[in-house]
Amino acid sequence: MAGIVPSRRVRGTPFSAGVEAAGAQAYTVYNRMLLPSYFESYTADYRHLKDHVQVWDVAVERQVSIKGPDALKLMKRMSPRDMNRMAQDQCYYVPICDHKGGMLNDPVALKIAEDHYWLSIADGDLLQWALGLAIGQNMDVEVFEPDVSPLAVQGPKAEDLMVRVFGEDVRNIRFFRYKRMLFMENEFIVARSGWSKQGGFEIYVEGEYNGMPLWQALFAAGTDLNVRAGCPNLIERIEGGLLSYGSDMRRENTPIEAGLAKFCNSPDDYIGRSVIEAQKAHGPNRIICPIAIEGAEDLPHNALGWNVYNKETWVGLISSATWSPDFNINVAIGMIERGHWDAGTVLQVDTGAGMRQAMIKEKFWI
Ligand code: THG
Repeated sequence: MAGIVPSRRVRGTPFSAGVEAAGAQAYTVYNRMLLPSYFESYTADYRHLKDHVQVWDVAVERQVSIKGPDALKLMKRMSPRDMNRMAQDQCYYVPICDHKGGMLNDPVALKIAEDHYWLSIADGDLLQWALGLAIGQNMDVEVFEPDVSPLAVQGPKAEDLMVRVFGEDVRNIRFFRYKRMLFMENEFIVARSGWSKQGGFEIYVEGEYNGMPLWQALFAAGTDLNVRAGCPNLIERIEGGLLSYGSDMRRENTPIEAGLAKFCNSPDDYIGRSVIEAQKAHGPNRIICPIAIEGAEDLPHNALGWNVYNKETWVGLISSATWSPDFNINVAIGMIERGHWDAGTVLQVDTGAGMRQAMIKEKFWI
């Protein structure tokens, strides 16, 4: 396939110079910015991520800043997740829904101050939803995109690398908590989070001009740790069941269908509440499942959305699938209809290049 042309409309990031120099071989577009897809290959990147440490340009995870006296009120209207006990150093994974419970995004929320939150968004125009609600309901908040670009450090050696750049206190950051850490006179929010199951951190780099100096400092400090540029890895994230909004679930799905019921516990009157509560009580009509697809490591790499059948009956769609070197099977994420999602159920998948037998698994692989 041909390349992608960057422009003011399809922006690079503060780290793009580093990403290019490190040899990114393919990009996708996410929030109208470039997101690398792989460097050496999906499999080589995957092996390296599980064995060493990688630095990821995830500036595409744009921040929607909600600041002002009504910040918590707006967060509570938008969030199916209970915001009442969120601490000031905490991150929450929060599905955001429309009035029918349809998912609009699945950001990570950060509580910056009592009257200030960031939503670190997935691919979609969540700023316009937040701004529309704020204006429509006369809330006293500012809604804007600050000059903040997340850089993720992921892998088993992530903590050792981070300590060298930010100091020993990095070790005290708990999962989905953050601390403000100094880098060359700048204080950045550093959270223990990231879109892999290998452990690691996300640095919310404030000020575009700070991007490359931090990128270079991480690489200079990590030579003996075999640090490399990486990016969210297709294989590892399917093994880990990390969902990609727009691929695995969309506005046509509720968070209950997306398997995110545990993040829908708000006692407050949020948008979508009645549908979500009803689905929690009666069960959804379909749900995201881990699925193993049999056969060789030669699944087509086309846009997914493969139909799934139980004998003659259509029972759902596969939204993401790839070969897993560690589990020696094709790992997949699918949305499966009620009555067909029990672990052990045998299904048939139409890959567009032939039918494959598949099975619903009890849980994701990692
Ligand atoms: N980090 C930040 N922003 C993001 C993402 C991120 N924005 C876009 C996208 N990723 C949002 N989606 C997710 C999906 C899953 C997780 C985070 C963001 C995630 N889930 C953990 C899991 O499933 O194991 C744990 C969630 C929890 O227990 O709270 O990390 O990655 N900044």
